[in-house]
Amino acid sequence: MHLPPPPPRPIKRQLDATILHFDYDCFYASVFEAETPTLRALPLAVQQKQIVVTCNYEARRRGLHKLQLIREARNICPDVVIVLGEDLTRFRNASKQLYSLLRAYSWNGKVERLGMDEVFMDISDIVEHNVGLLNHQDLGNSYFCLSKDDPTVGFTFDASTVAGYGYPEASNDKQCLDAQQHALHLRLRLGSHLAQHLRRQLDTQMGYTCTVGVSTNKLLAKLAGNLHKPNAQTTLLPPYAYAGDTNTDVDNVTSFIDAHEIRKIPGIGCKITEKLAAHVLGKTPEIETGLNYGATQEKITVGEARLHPGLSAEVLERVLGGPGTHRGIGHRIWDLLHGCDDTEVGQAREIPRQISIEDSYKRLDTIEKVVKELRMLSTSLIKRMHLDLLEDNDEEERNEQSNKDAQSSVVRKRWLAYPKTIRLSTRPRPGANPDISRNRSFARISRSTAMPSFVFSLKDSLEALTGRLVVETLVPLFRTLHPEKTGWNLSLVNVAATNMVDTASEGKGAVGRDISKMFRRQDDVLKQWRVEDVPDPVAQDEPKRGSEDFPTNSQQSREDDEMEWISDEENQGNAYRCEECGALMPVFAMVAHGRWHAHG
Ligand code: DCP
Ligand code: MG
Ligand code: MG
Repeated sequence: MHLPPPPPRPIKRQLDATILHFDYDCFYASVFEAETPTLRALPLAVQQKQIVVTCNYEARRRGLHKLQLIREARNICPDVVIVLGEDLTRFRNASKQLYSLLRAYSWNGKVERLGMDEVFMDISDIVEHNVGLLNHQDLGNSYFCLSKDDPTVGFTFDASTVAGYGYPEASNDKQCLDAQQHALHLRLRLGSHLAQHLRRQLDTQMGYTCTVGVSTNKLLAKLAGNLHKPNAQTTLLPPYAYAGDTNTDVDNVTSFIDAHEIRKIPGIGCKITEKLAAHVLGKTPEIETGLNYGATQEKITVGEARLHPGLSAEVLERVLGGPGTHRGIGHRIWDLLHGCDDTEVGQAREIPRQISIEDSYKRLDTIEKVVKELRMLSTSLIKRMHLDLLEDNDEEERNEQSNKDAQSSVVRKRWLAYPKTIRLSTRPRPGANPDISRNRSFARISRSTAMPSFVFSLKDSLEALTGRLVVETLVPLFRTLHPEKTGWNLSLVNVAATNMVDTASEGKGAVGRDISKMFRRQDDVLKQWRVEDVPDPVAQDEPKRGSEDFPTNSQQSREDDEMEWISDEENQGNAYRCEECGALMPVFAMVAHGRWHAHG
């Protein structure tokens, strides 16, 4: 029986937003270059294990590339400078500083980090405001206003042109566009000039170049940026088919996205690529087994998939659905194939949800050693709390204060947030304790308690604070985790400040940080961002990782990042998380759970 083909699904595309996507150029290498500018002229590669995780563009000119074996890189370019990138602290710090700079320009607070080296920014409101300021008789001499409150903060620009590259390159003909497309063209042009301004700020203030894409949603902005790298920007130009259109004949979005391999579309992973390719090709595609293990060998493009006879969101739901997939996956993928993506740019979070410090050990089996380690970890924790959760008081507040107590030379700081809970986790080594010897999962166990208030004192010395924290809080927590005097051997100890309570509800530090104020004290602010050859206070003392069972570097970076910025259900109490399957459970259930894994 033949069913009639489903009617064409109208495109669900919202075009009101202006979105920027930033991707820092050769990020890890740039962090070293910013620390040591003389490296810029040399071919530079960053090593993790035996691999070049990234290299600067000078190295790329000489034939090196990302994810190459160190040995191979040395053969191709014997004078390559190789630096070790195993310790991620410097990258994490740089990423936060770059993010803070971009964040300060946002009005709506929609600035979202993706991993360490990408940022999405929804600048719709700034663009809208500036469209309203234009003198359409003299677009060439326009002024871009960067502050809602202070019209003198901004830059001059030519609103009749696109800054940087456009796609398609020849499409500078605005005459044939209708009014709607004209307005879209104008918004994107303004977006491109703001993007250029921000790129220049990142470069001049912090010494980082990046690649930017400008479009109307996250998907298109990210893909557009890839067209010109490095240190460049690309705007995906109208006409864009609007919501409700079924005709995509004159649509730059369709022609742009159609040319991409489906695997290159963010949100389409190996599994979906494989299933989709199998459906379109009518056979199971060959899977690569080499370095690129898991990738399909036969490449199909978005256009081939989109135009495949009979394909629709409903068919995709059937083809791609199944155990382990989300309902609605067919519609989501169908939208992506049409350049539609209605996911919002996430709201900026200035404050991490938790701060967690840990170290791993070959052998940690006496209480003396544990106390010594707890002292080190607490020192790092409190330093990190100071770095991430304290801010200088306002200029005005500072002036007021210094008038009051002119004698005092204390720099006034205030807490942006208080962590309400402190959590201690350990990872007992399997085998040491007969109870969990079968648990292959190297599980962590943890206990939490209220964060003692003395920790927030800014008068006591760091030493005094860590001393009290260890004796009064952490050692008692440790005793509840490990009541036996001996017989355990820990491979990891983690101390975390969690359950953050924002003190910035009155607006400061939360959404809407005032940019004109920032400009007034720009030099002051930027001083702390400028990367100079000053050793990082945290990096110095933070324990180095290095144990047999530590995850691979890429995992590590992702986990590290997410640890800090993504909420953590473990904070709910003394929960235990199985590291094999991620399940959360009360501590008493862990032995049985470990056995369950052991029996496959
Ligand atoms: N990274 C990593 N492991 C990977 C991939 C990347 O540790 N498997 C790190 C090193 C990179 C950083 O993440 O510097 C960002 O990754 P990108 O893919 O954006 O690469 P780069 O920023 O280095 O280079 P490009 O200029 O191509 O963006
Ligand atoms: Mg990247
Ligand atoms: Mg990058």
